[in-house]
Amino acid sequence: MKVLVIGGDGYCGWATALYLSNRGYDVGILDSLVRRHWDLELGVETLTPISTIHQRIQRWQELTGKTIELFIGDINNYDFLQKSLQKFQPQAVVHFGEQRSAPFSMIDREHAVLTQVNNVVGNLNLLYALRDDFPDCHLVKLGTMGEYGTPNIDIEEGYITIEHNGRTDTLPYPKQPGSFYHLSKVHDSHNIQFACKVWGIRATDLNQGVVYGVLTEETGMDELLINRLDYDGIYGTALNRFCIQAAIGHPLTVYGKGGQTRAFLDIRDTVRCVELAIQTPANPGEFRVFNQFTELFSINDLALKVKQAGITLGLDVDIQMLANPRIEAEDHYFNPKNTNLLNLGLQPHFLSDSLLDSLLNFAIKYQHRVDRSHILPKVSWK
Ligand code: NAD
Ligand code: USQ
Repeated sequence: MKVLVIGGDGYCGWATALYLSNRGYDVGILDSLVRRHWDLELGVETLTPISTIHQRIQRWQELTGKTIELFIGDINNYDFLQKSLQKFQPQAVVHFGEQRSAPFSMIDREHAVLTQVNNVVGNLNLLYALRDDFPDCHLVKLGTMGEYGTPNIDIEEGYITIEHNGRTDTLPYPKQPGSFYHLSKVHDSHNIQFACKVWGIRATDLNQGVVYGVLTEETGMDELLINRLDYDGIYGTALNRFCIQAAIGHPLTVYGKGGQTRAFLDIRDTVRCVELAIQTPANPGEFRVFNQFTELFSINDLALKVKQAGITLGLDVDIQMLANPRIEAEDHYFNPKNTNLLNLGLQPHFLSDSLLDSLLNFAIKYQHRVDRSHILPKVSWK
């Protein structure tokens, strides 16, 4: 099967492209490389030294004999997008190619607008390109668990059946996102659902939790294939940041009370979930939603786990409660369902098995690359 991975130079996309290529899919990568540009603008860098996309793909070919076709350009440029799709002829498109940081989207008006234009327009262009030239191609779109927010009832997978004034209907699950980034994902979901309804497009929205870990079988094969590991206050996610903080002896930065609970998954499960979605495509006109995560943790749970793991490595780890730069519930109910992917055969990896090998050991190995000036949060929601 021919699979185009949009955003294939990024964290999830790179691991997914190699995983699918290794399993015999004919993979193309489309990426504007804008994430590398944003890193340069912000003055931040992944902890792990990543090579250029050309070096990465060349090394992959040398090691495995498998080729990956590369399309460098922006999906906001419709002409480029259309021509790339026509050249590659995908049967499935996996769309990771968005601005994915909540703090980035909250820096100021420009960054909020940039995030929403980049994400919403890019996704809408893709929907039109599929309608016009590839109506049977399956769109696998990366959404986020943060679209739901933290409601005081159980979170279903995309839809909820509601009885109201004696009548019953199954409706899209209510969305209460917590940043202009998370809002862009909600707008995408609505656009995709509408396109499925009116044009008969087949789509799967993967509402993914926070992804952690550096290692997949493929990215671990060679130093030139290494994946990124962000730790700065804009692109670093809590767990990755805590591991790097532990490695350099910085207190772990828990925001607010630390009762914020989120859904998590290992990068090795991200790549498998995408494959499961591709193997059993949505029907024409179907807008399918999967909640893509394996475990739930509060931020306090994470900090304690990293502290505990640090102790086994002889690290002295402190936990520091910082004033929360975000506006979010710090103590709340959170019970999302995740049965769809498990029913398709997902066999989860668990954090307890990955924390050392896929995170702390990398944090320790590359600690000399840490820029301490990027550890504390600088972006406020207010
Ligand atoms: P990333 O920033 O590492 O990768 C995104 C890639 O998309 C980058 O290489 C970037 O250059 C490319 N890109 C962005 N806009 C583009 C455009 N207009 N045209 C072409 N390429 C473009 O992000 P990631 O962590 O790999 O996340 C990938 C996707 O998964 C995002 O949509 C994100 O919202 C979603 N997601 C990520 C996580 C996570 O924890 N990392 C969790 C849930 C959902
Ligand atoms: N947090 C801390 N300390 C830190 C960093 C974050 O306590 O040093 C807290 C935040 O306040 C928040 C929680 O950790 O309550 C999660 O923040 P995060 O930065 O780890 O993750 P988030 O902003 O939610 O975004 C990440 C990805 C995004 C993806 C999302 C999945 O960057 O692309 O969509 O996870 S989810 O959280 O399920 O929406």
